[in-house]
Amino acid sequence: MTMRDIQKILVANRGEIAVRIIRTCKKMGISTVSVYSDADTYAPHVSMTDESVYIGASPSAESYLLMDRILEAANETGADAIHPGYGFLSENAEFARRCSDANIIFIGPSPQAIELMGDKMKAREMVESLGIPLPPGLVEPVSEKNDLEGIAQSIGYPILIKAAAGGGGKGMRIVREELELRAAVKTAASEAASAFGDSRVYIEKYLENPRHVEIQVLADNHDHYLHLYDRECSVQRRHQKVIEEAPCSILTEDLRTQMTSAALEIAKACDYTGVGTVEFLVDRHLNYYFLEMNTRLQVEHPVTEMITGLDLVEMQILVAQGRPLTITQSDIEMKGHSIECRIYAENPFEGFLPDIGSLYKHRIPSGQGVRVDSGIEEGAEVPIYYDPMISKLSVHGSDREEAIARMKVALAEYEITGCTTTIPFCEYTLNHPTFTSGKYDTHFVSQYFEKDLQEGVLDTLIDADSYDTDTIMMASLSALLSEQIQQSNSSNTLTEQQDSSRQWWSARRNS
Ligand code: MV4
Repeated sequence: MTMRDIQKILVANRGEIAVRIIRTCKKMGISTVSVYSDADTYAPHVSMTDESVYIGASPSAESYLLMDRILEAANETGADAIHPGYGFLSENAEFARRCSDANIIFIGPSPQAIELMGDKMKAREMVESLGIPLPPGLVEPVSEKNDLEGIAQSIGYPILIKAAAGGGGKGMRIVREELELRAAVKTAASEAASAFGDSRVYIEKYLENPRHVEIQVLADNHDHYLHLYDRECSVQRRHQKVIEEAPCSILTEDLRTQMTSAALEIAKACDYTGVGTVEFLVDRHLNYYFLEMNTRLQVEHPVTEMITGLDLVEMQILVAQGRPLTITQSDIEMKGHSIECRIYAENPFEGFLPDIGSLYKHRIPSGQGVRVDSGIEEGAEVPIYYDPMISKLSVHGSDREEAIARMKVALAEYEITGCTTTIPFCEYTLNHPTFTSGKYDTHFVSQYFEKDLQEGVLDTLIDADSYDTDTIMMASLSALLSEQIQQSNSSNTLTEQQDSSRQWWSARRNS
């Protein structure tokens, strides 16, 4: 591996993540080039950068997704590296390859690693060969010609049909009975074909009420593999995370050791470099199952930064320069607890539909242990062309209780007028007994928030000019009345589920 110091980085992204990356570049004395579309002419990532290049019209397909234009911009400005951020071209193996062909450092893993992990079926096959648990199911594509009924029967209903080229919940379909099976495979395959240009779908056992827990990994080109602990990301709607925390409050020390070891094994098996995330599902018996690996810097990386004190973008840049990591696993301490709330321009009371508008007023909270990553300025419009996230509000506390308390203060301090935001939803959640107890799963939003909304419990919140703490508390408490807290008499040892998963995989290997 050749070492090559980076002098200038082109940031191939926009919004808060572009701002976030530029900040670290400045800290490291690296100059920056921003690219921007029509809609972003006056965006913060353009005003704070050293140089900027206009790359096209507002729609992503005419600007931030144009590989040619972005590579051209890098050449014009003499940038020696490109940071893709998240989304857009960040997990595009072809783009990573074209960067290295143009002698530009792609700040991310190798094209091979991106490609392998981008094929969710190949990734499953690899992880299965390592003996790491994953949901029972196939590692090869299914078609209507297969003995679908037989396969589904052997896995056991409910099953889940997933697209090989999918990920992040895109193109998933739950099938609860044989009657729905064939039609579901057919539609899933044709949807996958039009969405990804790849019709391959596979079948997995559908795990009910799982928690979404992920492990942050970091690797250099010198065979050093480190983990930066875990994040809990179960508060989601439409497969989009809204609230994340680090660490995950239900992991035992033993389970954390198992899951971080599994994540590192997976990273090693694909010669991973840079930062990456291995996603797992954890069931109520604390069994864990590999889901997929994300080969990018994630939106929720601040919670990991807050508990480890590390700058993940700096780590990415150092590794991309070919430097060996100077920290070792024992240097990475897990300190306190961190929570992130994503503030979206969306109406939580109308199915989280994006709410177009402007940030007529945008007054962000501050104080000890409070961090706001924002890419939109007061007075600006929230562009309709991109993800409607306004900012990420993250807090750190000495423990989970303090982090929750700090987040409630910060959310109350946050003032946005001009558009509807997810702030009241976040306040609802932070006050909800199921959340504060730490015993929540991926169905939190539909099980509690959507249900309370339907039953009129949240009427006092809707259209309220401001949300005072008492109103939120009342709503969350009345939520408690209608709720049956599911008793999960869970044991932390090997359980029936894990046994049946193991049996399934060993039967497969023997046949
Ligand atoms: C699953 C699952 C249950 N069983 N796979 C969603 C995002 C993508 N990374 C994979 N996801 C899931 N895969 C199996 N075999 C549950 C999810 C899931 C989920 C499913 C329904 C509603 C909300 C969810 C939130 C997170 C994960």
